[in-house]
Amino acid sequence: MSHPHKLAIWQLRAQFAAGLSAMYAAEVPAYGTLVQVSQEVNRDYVTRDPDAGRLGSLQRVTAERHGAIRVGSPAELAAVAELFAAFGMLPVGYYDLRSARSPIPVVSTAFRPIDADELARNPFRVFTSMLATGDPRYFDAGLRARVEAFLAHRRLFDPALLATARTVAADGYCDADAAPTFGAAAVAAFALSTEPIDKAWYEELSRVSAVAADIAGIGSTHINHLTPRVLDIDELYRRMTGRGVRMIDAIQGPPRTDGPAVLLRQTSFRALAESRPFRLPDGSITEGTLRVRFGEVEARGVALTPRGRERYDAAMAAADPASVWDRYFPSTDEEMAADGLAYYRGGDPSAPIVYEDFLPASAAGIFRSNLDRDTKAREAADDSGYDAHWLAGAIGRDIHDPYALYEALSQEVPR
Ligand code: OOG
Ligand code: NI
Repeated sequence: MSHPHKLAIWQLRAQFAAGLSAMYAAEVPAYGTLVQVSQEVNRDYVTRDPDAGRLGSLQRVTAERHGAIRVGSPAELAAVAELFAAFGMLPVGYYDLRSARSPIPVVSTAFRPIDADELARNPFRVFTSMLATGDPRYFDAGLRARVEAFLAHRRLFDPALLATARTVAADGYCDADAAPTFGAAAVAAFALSTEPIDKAWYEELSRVSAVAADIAGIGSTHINHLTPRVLDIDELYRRMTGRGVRMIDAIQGPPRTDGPAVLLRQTSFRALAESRPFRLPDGSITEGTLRVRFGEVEARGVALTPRGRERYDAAMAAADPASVWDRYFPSTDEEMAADGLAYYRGGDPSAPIVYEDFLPASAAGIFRSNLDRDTKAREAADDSGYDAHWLAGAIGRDIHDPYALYEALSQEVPR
């Protein structure tokens, strides 16, 4: 692996994440500010708290990002899976955002590394959503057919890129000579396209759902946000607000508490509109704007067991979760471990296992807060058959169960 002519998968993944980050900072300037403020918050936190590394080294946290993309069909999701496999990113978890309080017409998974070493080296993950064209509440038969025809005619990735990805995944490394070209092509596949957008089609889809337009109204996919990780999200929120960046009203996920941080807390802001060409019915081109991208930041805590997750869901059902939190969760890692509420390496309360996944309610909230209006649903029975099993079959890959992964990590002895 230290062979000079070979790049390990994790190195390739780290370069991919860094490449996307550089591209996104150039495209969305507020993201650059967010990364800078996050790094300041993390540095300050580490000087203040001697235990700051308990949920990951500063090195890991500084490089840590997640991104999000949206695709239109099982075939496109399968292609994404093929590409990401070259970076050691495998599908984990199933999220059905159609059942959120403010439903979003997608089903999702997250591509990420799964082994402890790989996560420690670079945990880059991409939340990946697929348009629910098979759900008649959002798409009647006519529109569904037209969306599917549109999607069948576009190509998200160059076949040569996917061929290289297959080779890299099979070999378990990348030739150092080939890595820069491969990495750059993978990054470029997620740039916001400058191709003219069919205005009438985009607007027709927008009337159903802004997400449908973002996914199937254009000829390619794009990173719609990249998220750095912070060790103190409340402080980050204050500093960004102080710089005049208007954040969404709340931090999503668990409240701030005195006890161990659990799961995932996130907040976001809307990016500015980006100017893009639109094609009118008469074939002429006009400048318009797209406001589809945003910035997000997150803080991660310990992964909860199914029992802990039940408690979490119960606490979050309260009008003010912070005020009832201590009825559901103890205030120390020792008690969390003893009560079987959270995962610890080798059961050692000083070695919490960080939550590597997402939360459906937060994800739907993040989606919703960056859209101008709700999705329009019709009265119809959902006969789409979408579930985790369906999705795995549709892309021809296992979708890993996050709990099984945490359980396996908890059996490992801490180092
Ligand atoms: C994905 C939103 C979900 C998160 O952090 O929960 C997400 C999207 O907007 O496509 O990224
Ligand atoms: Ni996100």
